[in-house]
Amino acid sequence: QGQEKWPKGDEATWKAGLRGVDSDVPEITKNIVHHVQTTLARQAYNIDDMGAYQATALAVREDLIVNWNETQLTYTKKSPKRAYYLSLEFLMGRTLDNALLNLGMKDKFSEGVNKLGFNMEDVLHSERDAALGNGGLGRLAACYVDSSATCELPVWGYGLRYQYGMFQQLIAPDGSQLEAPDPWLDNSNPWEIPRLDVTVDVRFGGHAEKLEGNRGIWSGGQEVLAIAYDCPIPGSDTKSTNNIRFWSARPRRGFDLQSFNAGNYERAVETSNSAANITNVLYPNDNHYAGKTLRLQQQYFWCAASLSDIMRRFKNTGKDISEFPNLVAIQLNDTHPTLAIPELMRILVDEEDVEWNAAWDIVTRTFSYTNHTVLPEALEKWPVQIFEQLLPRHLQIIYDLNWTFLQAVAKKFPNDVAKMERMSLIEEANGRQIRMANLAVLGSFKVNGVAELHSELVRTTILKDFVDFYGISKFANVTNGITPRRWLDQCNPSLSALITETLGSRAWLKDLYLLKGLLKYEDDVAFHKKWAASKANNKQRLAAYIKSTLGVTVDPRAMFVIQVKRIHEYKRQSLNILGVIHRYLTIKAMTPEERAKVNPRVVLFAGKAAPGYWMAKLIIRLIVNVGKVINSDPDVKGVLTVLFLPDYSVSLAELLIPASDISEHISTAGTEASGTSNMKFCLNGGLLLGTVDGANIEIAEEVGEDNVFFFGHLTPAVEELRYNHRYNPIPVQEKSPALAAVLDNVMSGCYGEASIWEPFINTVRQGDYYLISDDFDSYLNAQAMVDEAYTKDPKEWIKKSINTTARMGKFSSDRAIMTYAEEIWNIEPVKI
Ligand code: 6GP
Repeated sequence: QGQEKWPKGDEATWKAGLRGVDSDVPEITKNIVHHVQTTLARQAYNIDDMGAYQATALAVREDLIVNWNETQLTYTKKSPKRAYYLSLEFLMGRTLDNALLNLGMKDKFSEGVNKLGFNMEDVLHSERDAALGNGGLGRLAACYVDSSATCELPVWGYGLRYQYGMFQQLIAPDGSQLEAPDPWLDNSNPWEIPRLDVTVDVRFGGHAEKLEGNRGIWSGGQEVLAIAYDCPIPGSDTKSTNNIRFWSARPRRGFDLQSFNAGNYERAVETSNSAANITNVLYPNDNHYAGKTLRLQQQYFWCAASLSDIMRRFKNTGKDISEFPNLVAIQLNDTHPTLAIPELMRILVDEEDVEWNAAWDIVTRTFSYTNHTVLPEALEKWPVQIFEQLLPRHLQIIYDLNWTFLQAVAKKFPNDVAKMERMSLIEEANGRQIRMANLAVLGSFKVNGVAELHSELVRTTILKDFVDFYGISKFANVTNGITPRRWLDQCNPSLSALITETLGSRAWLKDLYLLKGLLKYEDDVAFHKKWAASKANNKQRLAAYIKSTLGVTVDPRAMFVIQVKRIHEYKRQSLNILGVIHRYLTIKAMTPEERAKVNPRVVLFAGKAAPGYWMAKLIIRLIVNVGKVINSDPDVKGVLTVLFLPDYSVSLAELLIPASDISEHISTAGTEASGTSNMKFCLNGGLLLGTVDGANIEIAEEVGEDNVFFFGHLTPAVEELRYNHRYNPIPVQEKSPALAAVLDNVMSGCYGEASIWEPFINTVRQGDYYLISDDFDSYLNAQAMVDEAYTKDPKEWIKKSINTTARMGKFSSDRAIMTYAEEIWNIEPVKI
């Protein structure tokens, strides 16, 4: 990128100033002290854990930057084809521990930090999570950048630098969720490099004029400045260090001078404020479209800045514009970045003077699109009216594309007006709206789902018309993956050490199929003992956290059952809590002798509800209140504990996942596209209780069906069940007396007034869209099998746990990212 001839001035002087990465402990401590003294302007006697964290992070950051620079220089010199991952969310979590492990410097830094009088664990915990994402989609993006660096692939991420990340969740005394802002940048962020010299002007509004040959001119309106912040992403055990470029919005001019001169000071300042607002806050919806104008502004701001940056880098290669798709692949992470398609058309046609059809050819060889959900409420559709105001030129381009497209559809399917209406980029009903998924499919050469079942549902339901039109080969599957560096090595040091000791090297961290080597020890008594000790240790660690945050004592010898994820009706935390109530009532009805034989359980929930998702918030409230009653009932003391852990985050996940005996992934069949926490739990030797949905299916294929606990109706049955709920409803009492008793119990007022829960209970009694009543008995049955397996033969349970971990090789995000690289992007690794 504008690489100058190097070096300027005296080469030896330059070289003498350069530093490498291989520091020894004395150098490390020297560097940390240097940052304490000068960067932080503090002194040895007034430095706390937070200060020690900041100074350590600054020292590590320097190593990352050295590798980052070398990586970028190599890319510039070799000019390979590159891929760009456009994602509105990157749910990174903490960075320090991960960076140290990937650099292979954790031991040395721990020793250094120790010498300075600090404990590495405390230092690591001083870091605040970077929570620039909601859930699965955002965390997947974070795993993928880790894997692309580790696999030495030339991939950059592009995102937005939100001032406020995911809100902080508080639980009110009555059990309700409260939201507090997350000003995560307040303590300054050592992991970003401000690039005040890398800026892009982004236009909004104004007017668009059409010229001949589909060309246009867009002028007027308001310009907003995008400023780049780079975040280095180190690969594991390689110099390869990739980048996420996050854009931040600034007003183009400090003030609107005209208004200022006209004496309208307030309006002038307002303009500048509204521009900076664009990157203020992450929208807190998961799997849900909300249709806010500011969100569309975010999307365009980010797409325009990223494409301009990509185009600038491409032009530096000196290649002809027709070569663009040979050097650039752009992955759309869901439909959020779909505007990049008309934006690239605009750049090519209006600015680069490329003929319309040639431009469309370039565009459709550049983009590919990943769908992350088939839920209708998540489908993005933007009102045409908002486009007219904000993006008039893009609206013209979309109309022109649609015109040609619909002609082709009409030709292929003559007289099928309904099909044309469904496939059009414009929905004519409900006011006119632009269908972003249709546009994403039109502009991409490959469309993929995120697990086998999901990709099949994409092909046969929401995008069926497009499969008929384009043929099947445009539609693929790439099953999601997770990075084993964060989700085993970092979060579960005791298990990681045991695996390394057993397999004789750390190679499994970059070739996860090597875990199969553990199967040799599936019956080895000594190995079992160590395996169980690691799990016990992780459960103790979690119990200590629960004690210190909630003041509740849980017994680490009990079975830990965990469900942690966004709160959503389709994910059915409701089914879990209703099952818990059933268990509670069952135990209450027992004699003390019978109770003594019950398998003790600690049931843990965590997850955030979108602030505007009323029903999800009600479900949290129910969980908290049921927990209060159960946890204070002496009849079930030591046998059943139910807790909702507030403020779920990546860091809390790192603590919870290694401690699970069983985790629940119990979405209504056909609703969870993949799920990725299911993979994390299984990789850490926790068994899975779930529905035949998403990636649960592929996990069972790998680990063996006898090592998972499946229940519930299958996807093909769902439609008919829902139809029957509407037109031939059977009362809950008949379908599942057990569930009916639980619902009556909730309505009896023992967890708070019936009127509070009534809206939720009604969704189960009437309509029951998520099939709680259809799956309830089967769910209870699966829970009984879990109890039996856990209590009957502990050896057998440990063997299942070992088998589960050992057979999770497929779910490394390295496999997933290499599939994208080879089968979609056509890019190759670059050695640094
Ligand atoms: C999620 C899906 O719900 C989840 O099943 C999947 O594992 C994850 O994406 C990664 O592919 N979808 C979202 O988070 C979302 O907002 C629009 O989709």
